[in-house]
Amino acid sequence: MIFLAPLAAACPSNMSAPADAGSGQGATGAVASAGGMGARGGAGAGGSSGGQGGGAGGGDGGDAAAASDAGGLPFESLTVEVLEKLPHNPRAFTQGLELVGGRLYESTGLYGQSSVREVELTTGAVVRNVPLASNFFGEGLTVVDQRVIQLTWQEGTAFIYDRAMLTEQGTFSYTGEGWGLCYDGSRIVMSDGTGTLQFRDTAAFQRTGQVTVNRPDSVVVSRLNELECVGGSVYANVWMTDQILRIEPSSGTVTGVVDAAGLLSASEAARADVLNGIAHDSTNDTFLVTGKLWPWIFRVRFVSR
Ligand SMILES: [Ca+2]
Repeated sequence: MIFLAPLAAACPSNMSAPADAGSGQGATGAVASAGGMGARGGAGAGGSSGGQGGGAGGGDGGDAAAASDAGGLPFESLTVEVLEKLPHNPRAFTQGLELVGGRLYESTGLYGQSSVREVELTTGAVVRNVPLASNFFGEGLTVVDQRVIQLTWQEGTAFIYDRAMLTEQGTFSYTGEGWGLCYDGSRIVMSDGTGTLQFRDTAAFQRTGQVTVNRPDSVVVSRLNELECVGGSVYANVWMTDQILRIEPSSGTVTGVVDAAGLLSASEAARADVLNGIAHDSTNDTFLVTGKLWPWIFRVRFVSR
């Protein structure tokens, strides 16, 4: 989710730039306001948000955690096996990704550029595109039966669309920030930029519970972003890292840490923003992974390393 805006002009005036958006992110409350907007938004109109992105290996706090994973810790240490590269619109500031019934649904962010869309997986062609009003910043999305639900970042509004045509059907309201969303078949799981996952009902989007995500190695978890519910687990990528956590949602325990660094080439990463987007393909038990402004969606398997 969130920022790393490619255009300085996209920054709302009330967002001040932190001196160093790459640090101090552990304080979850600071994430949204610090945002990284100014620091990386200053990269200019080229769309590059700097080296924070995808394949270059991160360079933020997540790496220290990744490095410690190799030490026989009580969770699975995983990496990505790339099976296929599929085209992705490099102008899509991806905030949510989900594949249902062979149809790929994507949410994009930034004020004035946010949308919900259906995309043809094999070609990247946009089948349907519904822009959001310019005062809404699109965030995570999930499909609940015949509805698509899309969060917004700080607007407290979740949009409801019919799945077939992406026609808006109404809204839900919530408090706090909206980052990631997934549906496990009975309840909606939501991230808000902290290390906590919320649970919500599908009828009224009411909050029914929450869990604090914890790693057995005691590394503090925060900035949980795009989500994917798969087989009783919740996968979450961690903002500004190439890490994807596999979480047991009843306890919040991290059972696996995926290091997805290196998917993009150095030159691709220089033009892209962070990894953000996980969709599970149930037909072959693979995952689709992309990021903000990434030129590719990677079909991968998570494998032990
Ligand atoms: Ca997802």
